[in-house]
Amino acid sequence: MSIKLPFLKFKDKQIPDKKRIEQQNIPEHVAIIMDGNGRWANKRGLPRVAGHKEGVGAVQKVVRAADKLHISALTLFAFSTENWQRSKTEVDFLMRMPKQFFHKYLPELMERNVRVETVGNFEQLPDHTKKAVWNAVEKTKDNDGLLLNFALNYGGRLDIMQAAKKMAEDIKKDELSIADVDESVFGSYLYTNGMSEPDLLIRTSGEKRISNFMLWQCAYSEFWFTEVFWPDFDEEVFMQAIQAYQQRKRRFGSV
Ligand code: V0D
Repeated sequence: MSIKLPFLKFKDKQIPDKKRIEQQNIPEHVAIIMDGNGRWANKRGLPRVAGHKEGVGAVQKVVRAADKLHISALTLFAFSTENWQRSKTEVDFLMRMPKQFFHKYLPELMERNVRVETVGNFEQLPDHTKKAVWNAVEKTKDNDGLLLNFALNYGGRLDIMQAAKKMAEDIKKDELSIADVDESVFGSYLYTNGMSEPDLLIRTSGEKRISNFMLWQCAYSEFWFTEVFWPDFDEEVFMQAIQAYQQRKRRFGSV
């Protein structure tokens, strides 16, 4: 014996079919804090770096999924300004990741018309890392599909601070007047100059913090968290995040 729900019919009508969900309210810019590589490895009795290695595959999976949805920008937090505190072995290993990634996937990135960019303090990176990244940025610079943006040696406070310093220099040189400084001008001094702000920020591995990621740029972003470790992240989890985003936007839109 079931209870009659007078609004069920109406509610049913409000649930859109999957296809509609997938085509409407797609975030333009998705940012991801790729967390949990070390824990993924520990759980298997493997060294932390084994998790990082496995994580490269998840990067390409999310690139494919984002490309498929015609998302315009994907920002991945690959190395934070705090990550230098890790062991030398781990840091050295991480610094070889860009080359490994491009060795394996650059042809596919070209095929998919993906443009690679980075944000963060490039200067402090080892020469071999800079070379690998420069090469890929250069090779993909004329592509006009998905923007694949790696945050490398990035920190949100560093970003804001270096912007303030550069801006102060321009003011001192009389190239900018204080009266003209507004949010848009300030934003143009950030590493992300010219990029849209993330509509959706995803963090994997159960941590629910922003951890000095894009502090300025995430002012209005929707946050979505999952327990899934980064190496296990795939299209299915990505779609879950997109659907959660769309449902939030739908509710927002109906108010
Ligand atoms: C390890 C999980 C791709 C997170 C993904 C330098 C930690 C795999 C890159 C990459 C890392 C960076 C720049 C670039 C091209 C690729 C990467 C690092 C770590 C730290 F231009 N994966 N990846 N970079 N991991």
